[in-house]
Amino acid sequence: MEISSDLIEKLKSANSILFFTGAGISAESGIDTFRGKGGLWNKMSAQELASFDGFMKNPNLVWEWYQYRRKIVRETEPNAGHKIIAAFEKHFDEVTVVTQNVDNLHKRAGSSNILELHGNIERNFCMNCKTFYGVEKFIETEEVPKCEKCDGLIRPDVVWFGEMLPQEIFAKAERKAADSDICFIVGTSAVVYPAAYIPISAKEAGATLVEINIESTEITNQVDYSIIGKAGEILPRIFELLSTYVLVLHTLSLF
Ligand code: BJW
Ligand code: ZN
Repeated sequence: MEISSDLIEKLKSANSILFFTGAGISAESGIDTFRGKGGLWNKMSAQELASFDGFMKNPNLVWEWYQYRRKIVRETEPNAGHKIIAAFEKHFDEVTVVTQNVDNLHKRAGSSNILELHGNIERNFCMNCKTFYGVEKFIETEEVPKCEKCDGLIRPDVVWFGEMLPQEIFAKAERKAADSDICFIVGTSAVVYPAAYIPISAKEAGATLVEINIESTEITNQVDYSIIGKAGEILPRIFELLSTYVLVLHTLSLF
């Protein structure tokens, strides 16, 4: 794992950091990614399980799949990658996490500024009257529940293919990207749009792009630094290099 000293220098003078994350950051917690080796979309149909039409065709199947994934998420913990991203808040004025993940692990790891582009698996809402329901209410419910106010179908609050992303959150993510000095792209194949525009917006506004992934991706040829390796190993190493510098500064200021 090669982390250039040049990158650490850039980090030292940065104020605003943006992390754009995907399923790969949660892989080391034991949550499957969507694409690549062992990816969910290799064995399951995205059309059937992650689209409005798929849900309307077989709501119980889709509900069952989300209940299964919720159980997995509940049984997992944030890993070193999520925790170090949260710890970056100690060193920088502004740290924003723009995540495509729905697993809530950034929040559980302690990050404060999280923009969820594809929703959150821990929420549901009624498709008819838009009443929101927490995940706890239906924890043991095997068949798709109905709204207690209007009898409408209840669905997970996630963004399926062909659906709009939450517009205010996406607009805020674009603003934060444009304001960032350094944008880390962590554990995403960067093929799903419009989410994948976020690092592009950052670059267009002058940010340095740093990719951390176990393999190269669609965006690798556009980044300034590509670090091949696991997020849960690379991020702590970067943080360690940075913290050593901060410690030296602090020690010097004592004299
Ligand atoms: C590690 C690691 C470790 C592993 N350390 N790394 C053609 C061109 C452009 C766009 C389109 C197109 N055809 C259709 C579209 C649009 C479509 C799209 O982008 N499709 C592409 C796939 C082709 N987009 C949409 O439909 C979006 N909506 C939209 O466009 O609306 C338009 C509209 C306009 C007006 C009116 C109405 C609509 C919506 C996209 C929603 C995506 N939803 C999902 C499911 C969410 C819910 C759920 O979880 O169930 O979001 S799909 C899935 O993909 C999920 C993810 O957030 C998203 C991105 O995946 P991610 O995170 O990148 O994961 P992977 O698996 O792809 O990659 C993991 C990476 O980690 C890999 O690179 C590994 O190497 C790496 N890794 N272990 C570091 N330890
Ligand atoms: Zn309702």
